[in-house]
Amino acid sequence: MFKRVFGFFLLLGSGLASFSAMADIEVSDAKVRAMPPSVPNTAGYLVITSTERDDALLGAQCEGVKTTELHTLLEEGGLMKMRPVEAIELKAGQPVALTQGGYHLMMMGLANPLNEGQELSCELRFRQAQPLTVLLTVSKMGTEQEDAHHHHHHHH
Ligand SMILES: [Cu+2]
Repeated sequence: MFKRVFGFFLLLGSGLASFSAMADIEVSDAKVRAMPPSVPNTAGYLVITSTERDDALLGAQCEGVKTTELHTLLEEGGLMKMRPVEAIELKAGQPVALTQGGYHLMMMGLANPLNEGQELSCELRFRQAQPLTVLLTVSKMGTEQEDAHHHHHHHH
């Protein structure tokens, strides 16, 4: 009899523990590309992991940015083109990287230029998890061409 009661509480305990961990979203490498003051648009990059369950990134709103969209990069007729997407699917436990070659947070209409080293606060919205505020570090980044150039130099 005693054993059975004890077992019941153990089950209840582990059930509660997994429930509280369900909304876990982990974010790393959060940065936003520094642009010349004349360019009112930029892009944000980060790695997102939904640790406990399948989820999806549905949108973002960044401080001092008129519109933030989720974009992907597609090849069309030999050209790389950006397209808005409704959602970025996050499989449980699998990190999804928003990087220069694919998904990104497209920020349009910056109220003020972003200076290198500054942090930009963005609220991310998810299908399941509670909204999450993350800080993106403003960083200088090479263009695609510059990256390709660097690769060439490695061979010397
Ligand atoms: Cu874009």
